Amino acid sequence: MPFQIVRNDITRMQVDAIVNAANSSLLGGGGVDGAIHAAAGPELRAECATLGGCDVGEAKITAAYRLPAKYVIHTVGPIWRGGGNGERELLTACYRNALALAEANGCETVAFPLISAGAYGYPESQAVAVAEETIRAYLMEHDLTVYLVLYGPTELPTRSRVLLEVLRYIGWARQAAAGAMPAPMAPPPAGTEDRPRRKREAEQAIRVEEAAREKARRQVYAAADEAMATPLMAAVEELLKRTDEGFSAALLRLIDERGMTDAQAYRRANVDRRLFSKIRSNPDYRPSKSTVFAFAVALRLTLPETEDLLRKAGFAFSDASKSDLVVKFFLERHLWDIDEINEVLYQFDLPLLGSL
Ligand code: AR6
Repeated sequence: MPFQIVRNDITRMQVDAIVNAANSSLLGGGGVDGAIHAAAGPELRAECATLGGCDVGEAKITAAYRLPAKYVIHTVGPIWRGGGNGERELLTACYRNALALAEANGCETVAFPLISAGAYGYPESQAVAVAEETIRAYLMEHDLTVYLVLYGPTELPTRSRVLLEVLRYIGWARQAAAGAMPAPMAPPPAGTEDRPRRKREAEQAIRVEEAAREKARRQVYAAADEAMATPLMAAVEELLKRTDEGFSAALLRLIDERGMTDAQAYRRANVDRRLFSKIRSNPDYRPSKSTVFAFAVALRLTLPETEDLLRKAGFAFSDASKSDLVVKFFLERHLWDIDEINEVLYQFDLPLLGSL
């Protein structure tokens, strides 16, 4: 998957390059810098000593010696001085320059720690936001796989305020599956009841669902009108063609219908270019369920359209699967934001959308 947030010790990452949050001397220090030098061995410091240091926001590359990676890219993050001293621009430059240097050296997989978020004092949630935004923007133009490696108790500050709603939704679906009378939404915790707001939200959710249903209905009517207007045999042939259509053909058709390029579609879906070429060249390609979901979000499919695409890949939504419920929650509400969905999946410790 082109971008993934993982929890790990960066010295254990098996990637082409790991990035080090160094200081401008490049001669080692504490935190992740200390861990990388300790794991790479003294040869790393010896090579670093030949580089003449590094400015804030810049990046330099060395071999990785005893680390499982091939290279270490050293970058120097800004020291947080309240946020009004160009910290954000400098931190953005760290990620961009490190990525460009990795690519210039033929790297395909890169792992970053949360630069500046330790000794240099950058507020953690803002550091994550800068890292995510900069890496994602870069990946819209380049084919790399990038990991953001969080360490220790770092809490991923989700931008998603829907997490609570997803939890309620899952609870509700579980209750419904167990045969209990489904309450559309769990009651708010005691003392926080806000009936007018909840009523508005419920009404809004109903409106959204009705609009989606109406749209699906219109599509069916339009298809029927079209079929009536065409000679019978042609209509039957077209129908048969659609029924025979496999996942690969359906996906390519949907991309065309939406006027997207292939690259836009697979990048938005957080799907690797190589995987996409496999799908493109093999009419019988069987994707994973999460790949189907990723494309459903990238192509902004409605729930019925997603169900159709899933069927073509041999799958169906299951209310017994938490991942399915999370995706369904977003698709039902037309919230086609893969990052937001992945953040919620991450919070639940579920595999993210997209595929390696
Ligand atoms: N793997 C992944 N992340 C880690 C690891 C690890 N093994 N160890 C720490 N982190 P910091 P900075 C996280 O202080 O703020 C050094 O002394 C850590 O939890 O390492 O850029 C340098 O020499 C935090 O989220 O780097 C500089 O003088 C993040 O890595 C100075 O610190 C960055 O924390 C640089 O400060």
